[in-house]
Amino acid sequence: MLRATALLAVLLLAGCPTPETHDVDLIPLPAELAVEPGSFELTSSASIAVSDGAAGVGELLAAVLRPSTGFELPVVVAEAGPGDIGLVLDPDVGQGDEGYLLDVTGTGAVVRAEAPAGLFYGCQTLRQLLPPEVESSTAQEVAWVMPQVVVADRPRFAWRGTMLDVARHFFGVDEVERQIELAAYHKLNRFHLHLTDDQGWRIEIASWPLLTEVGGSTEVGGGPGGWFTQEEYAGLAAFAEARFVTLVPEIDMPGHVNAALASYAELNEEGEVAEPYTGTSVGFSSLWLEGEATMRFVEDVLGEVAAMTPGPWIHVGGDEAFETDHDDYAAFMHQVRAIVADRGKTLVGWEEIGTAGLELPYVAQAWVMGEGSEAAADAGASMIASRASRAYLDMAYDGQSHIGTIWAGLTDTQEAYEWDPADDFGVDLLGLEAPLWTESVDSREDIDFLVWPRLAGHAEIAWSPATGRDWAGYRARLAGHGRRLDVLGVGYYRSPLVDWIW
Ligand code: TNX
Repeated sequence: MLRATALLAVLLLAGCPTPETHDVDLIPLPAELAVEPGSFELTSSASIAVSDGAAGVGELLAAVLRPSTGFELPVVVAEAGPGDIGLVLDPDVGQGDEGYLLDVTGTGAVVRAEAPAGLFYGCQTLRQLLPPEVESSTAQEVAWVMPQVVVADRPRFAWRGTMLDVARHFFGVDEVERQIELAAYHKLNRFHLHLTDDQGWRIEIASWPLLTEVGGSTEVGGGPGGWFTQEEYAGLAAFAEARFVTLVPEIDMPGHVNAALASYAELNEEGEVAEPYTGTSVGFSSLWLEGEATMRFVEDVLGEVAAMTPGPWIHVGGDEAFETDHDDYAAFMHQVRAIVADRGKTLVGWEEIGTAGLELPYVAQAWVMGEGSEAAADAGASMIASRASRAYLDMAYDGQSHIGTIWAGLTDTQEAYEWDPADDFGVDLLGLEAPLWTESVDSREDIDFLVWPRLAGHAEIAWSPATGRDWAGYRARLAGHGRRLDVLGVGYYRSPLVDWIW
């Protein structure tokens, strides 16, 4: 496998002509990449020529390229001719469901893949081979030149995720769509929405309307809160699916439920609604597990959420249930697993569910790597790595960070990147996920600051082979990648560890 930077250095030393392009700064780094002398210029006469079944991905690519280039770029079902971009579905590509081959020659660029997801990922690579201005929403006077490359690429992990906590502070459809789009651009394929917590309930449940009416009206710090209607949620799921991202909804239980307890008296042992909560403590609330209404509530909520979720997973939290007796917790989780399975879904939970001795299959998301994650791994559960000290996007970068927390330590860009979850865990992993908890986050600027650039690093860890990447190479590529994030309007943290191109 050839690394782009290394090859460029070789070309320079050998006195070969360097491509008349910017440096190749792909993130995530492809599994196999060869940069060759020469370049291809996209011009106004180009088409996006697609094979049958590839028009959807072609339109997504056109929607990026048209505004910035000002070119027409019709998407046509045809063989790619000279000057075109070709997107070809081909069962013999041999790179798996999400992999692709990309060839940029002097006369065109062609992506081949076995499935549309692979074509989509090839298109994300192609975007990053063009000048950063390609991400602009207005026409730019730029020569749309890309270096000649040969790429063969496929992901390392099946689960490449991020999470947004919309419960501590609410973020609406536009904000969530924007983060989904950015995640997909970095070849992530799971978007976990933490929909409920002590401070807010964010998803409409038709059979329990006070959950949003009352529980949706609060957030950390006393702001107005908010929630998604079922229609909005379905729209988000479809938006994600169109970009090959699966939405994973989380309804956290039996702890982290104060917003529900504040909405319905019958979920409380005291028989009275709880006080709404807008602070940032954890672990103080629990459903009343003996209550007559409680299992009906759980069935109704999970039933509605399963019905509006196209993806195969339902995340049921299960973390920090400090107010629930352990045997009761385990018995409750068994019931919850059965409800989720009856609805045709697979249960995901934070690592604590490993202590409940659940029947397989289930997915455990490890964050502190305590006895729960050990028990889950020993039992053969599918494991997602989210070690807080590496993957939690709400950790402050350094002593200067104006938001974020520090309970798992400071996590600058390098610390987040120099992590191999497989080494860390020593077991086979389904993949990794980087969550953003939002106790200290209440604007787009705050999200951008904590998520980027760290999530670009997690995307590379999740996608690229462990052997082909290191901080020195990543750091150099990230400087160029930062210009792309600038044009995309992402207000990322300019870590002093990186020589950003201002
Ligand atoms: C722990 S991680 C939590 C969250 C907090 C987060 C803050 C996990 C499963 N629970 O409730 O928001 O720490 O970093």
